[in-house]
Amino acid sequence: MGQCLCRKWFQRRPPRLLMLGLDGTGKTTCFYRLKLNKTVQTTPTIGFGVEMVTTNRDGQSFNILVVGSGGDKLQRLWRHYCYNTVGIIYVVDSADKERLAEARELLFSILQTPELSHGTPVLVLANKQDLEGSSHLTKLTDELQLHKLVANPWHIQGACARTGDGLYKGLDELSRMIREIKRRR
Ligand SMILES: Nc1nc2c(ncn2[C@@H]2O[C@H](COP(=O)(O)OP(=O)(O)OP(=O)(O)O)[C@@H](O)[C@H]2O)c(=O)[nH]1
Ligand SMILES: [Mg+2]
Repeated sequence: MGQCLCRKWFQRRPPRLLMLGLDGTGKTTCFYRLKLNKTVQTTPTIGFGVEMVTTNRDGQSFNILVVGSGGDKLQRLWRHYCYNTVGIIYVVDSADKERLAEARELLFSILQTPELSHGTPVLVLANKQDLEGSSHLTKLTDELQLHKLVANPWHIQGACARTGDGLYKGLDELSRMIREIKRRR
């Protein structure tokens, strides 16, 4: 009975998008941009934390859960939020070339998580495109080996969380991929 009520409650909530990524990539900046439409000076999110903001794309509401990275072990805790998750927003620092391999490993490990529905669409938000020396999308696509993501529809979008450039465009594309999957099922 309790479980049944809980499920019904969840079903009435807008579907979830999980925002994840390595530390310092700009997740909290994205959160405030979406929530307040302004740039907020952030400090690193300490420990495991989840912040939620609701967005509406083309008549569909989504709850975006921004998951704080909070180090290695804590990164695994995000799995508990997979229920009702229909899309992943994976934030990458386009200017941090040294951590691209690490970013790739984290992305692939996230997508292999059993709690996440098979074939969940992924928006790779190539953030910090405003920084000099930031990598182009083609290079990021290669370095992150996105073409290996055969089970998951994906899209890479250049963005600047500080100004909001590309953020909504990326979300629209993610929303489109989610609709497409729903239509096919
Ligand atoms: N130039 C530039 N800086 C950005 C951008 N987005 C975020 N930053 C900066 O990058 C730093 C880290 O941003 P956060 O939003 O705190 O990153 P985070 O992913 O939440 O980091 P953790 O909480 O440590 O996981 C901050 O100094 C931001 O101001 C961007 O698009 N361009
Ligand atoms: Mg943060």
